Amino acid sequence: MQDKSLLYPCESSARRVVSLDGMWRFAFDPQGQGVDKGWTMALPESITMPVPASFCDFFTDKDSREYCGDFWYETDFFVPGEWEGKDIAVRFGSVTHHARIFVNGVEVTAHEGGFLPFDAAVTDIVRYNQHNHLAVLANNELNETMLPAGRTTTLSNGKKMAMPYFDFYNYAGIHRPVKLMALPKERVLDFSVVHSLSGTDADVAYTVTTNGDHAVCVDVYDGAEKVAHADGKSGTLHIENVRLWNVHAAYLYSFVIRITDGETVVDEYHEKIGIRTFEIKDGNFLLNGKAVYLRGFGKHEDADIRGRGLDLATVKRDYELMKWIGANCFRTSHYPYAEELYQMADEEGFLVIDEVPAVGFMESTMNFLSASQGNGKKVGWFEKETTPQLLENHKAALIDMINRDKNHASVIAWSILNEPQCTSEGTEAYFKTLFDLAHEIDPQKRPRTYAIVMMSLPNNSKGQQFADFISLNRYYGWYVMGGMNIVDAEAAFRREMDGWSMALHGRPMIFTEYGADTMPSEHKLPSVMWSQEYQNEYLDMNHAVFDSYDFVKGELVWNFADFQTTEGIMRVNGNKKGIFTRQRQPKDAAFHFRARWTSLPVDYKADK
Ligand code: GCB
Repeated sequence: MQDKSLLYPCESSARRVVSLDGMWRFAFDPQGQGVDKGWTMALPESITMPVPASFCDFFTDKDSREYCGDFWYETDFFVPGEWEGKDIAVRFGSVTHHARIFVNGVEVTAHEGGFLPFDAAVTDIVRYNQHNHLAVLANNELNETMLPAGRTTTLSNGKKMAMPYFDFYNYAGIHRPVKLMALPKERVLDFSVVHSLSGTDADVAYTVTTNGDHAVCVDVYDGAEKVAHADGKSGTLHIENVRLWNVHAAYLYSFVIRITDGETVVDEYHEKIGIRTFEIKDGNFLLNGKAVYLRGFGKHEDADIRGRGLDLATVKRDYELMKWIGANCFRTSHYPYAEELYQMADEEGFLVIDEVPAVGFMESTMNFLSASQGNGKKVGWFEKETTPQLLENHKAALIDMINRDKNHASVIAWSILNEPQCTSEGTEAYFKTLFDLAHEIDPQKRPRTYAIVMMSLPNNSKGQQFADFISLNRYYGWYVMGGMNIVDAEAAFRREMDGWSMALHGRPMIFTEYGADTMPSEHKLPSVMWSQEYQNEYLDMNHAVFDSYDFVKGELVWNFADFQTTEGIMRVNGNKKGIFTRQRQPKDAAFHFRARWTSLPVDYKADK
């Protein structure tokens, strides 16, 4: 099967999908000897390991939890005889960070990047009506051509250690569902939709890509009722009296794409799609033509025990908390999340800023901290020997993210980098390539942005002119002038905002990060930093600043919940800026946000 497709697996009259999730077998391979020793066929010694999950937090010894290098997963899968004649593929939602896939001992594919899906075509290798062997050789080392960026060091005991240039734990493993698929030889590979509204009706311009020449048609159903039909690989679906998708009021239609040969259905693909428009106009975000003020979070895929592995129970709890607190938006900091999260956002009416894993692009040892304080070494990140390879990897991840997520009503914007070092000469060329690419491949031409680090100001940020809206990560009152100094922090913050007001040229600004580490155990009157009282004072100051600048059209606090990071003197068993604990219980600040976000009008500052 040569034809790449990022479509989410679906069952239909022409397609079969079987989950391979469950308890697999697992082994570390610190010497990188597995391939030579035949581990592709069977692991000589293995332990059990659940899929999907990060392997790290199951272990009770530190060497295993912190393991860095090659590691193996294996399982068996059965291929039904009635699938003969179909194309067979194994689909991984994600494997972090590098993966080589072997079926019955034969290498079927390899994939770079830990946050996007890929298929392994296995039609010519599988044995029908029998069990087949599936092995995954993965690796979690970091380097500077990767997304996310970091490096790998070797300790004096010979063990490798990952050195992330980013502030989240380098969780690794098979993080998302694994599915076995039987697909028709001639099939739908991709499709896209672009919505436009006229009065009470909608026109959905669509394009379908297939690997054959048979006829294509698209039907749209509202429940059981067919509301639109069109023939051809591209065309327009007209929906009368359309029920639009909206914030907290989602509505999804069922799209069914068929390839037919006379009366025979060759392929059939289903997807639920919300119809809405989204654009920036006169400094506002317009959803279906109406202004919306963004409120919500930067998040992580992170939870106790399973690490970054998809856990639908955690996903459900997170959405319930986001509804309770009055949020309407989140950023998938700092990588594309599991597809199931975007499906939930579509169902629940949340707005998503989708971020590619371009994080850690900073030339300094403790990158994100030292750079944000102005201590970063002044070497340009985008003029390094590694830059050309990094750009290729960045382009590949951006293309896959946009192709994967382009039909979600919830996805309103692309975040192309988080906190790059963007003051050196190479920045503009690097940025331009990626911002242009995003525009070229997204049929809906969603707005593009990147999260701008502290000390990157309008006069020294070389990439900011490419952003359709400005996204700031700011920590005035935490990393900069915290505690008693918060008065000065506010004054400095306002000075910076005055500077931005001259550089926006009509573009809206949002905050993609602001926050203060807070221990849920600490209370103190009067406040000290790290106490729950200080978190609220910090938020009051920040919100007062946001409220006094009309061009601020959104606030995504850092972070939804406490999350795991590498150990270090700046982190107390993880980053504690959560509004909820890692166990998803509220800190005092959660009530603060609930009061604010449930009372701010949906279109706050729209007429300003
Ligand atoms: C940032 C980073 C984020 C960190 C956060 C912090 O600027 O984008 O990944 O976790 O600051 O808490 O320091």
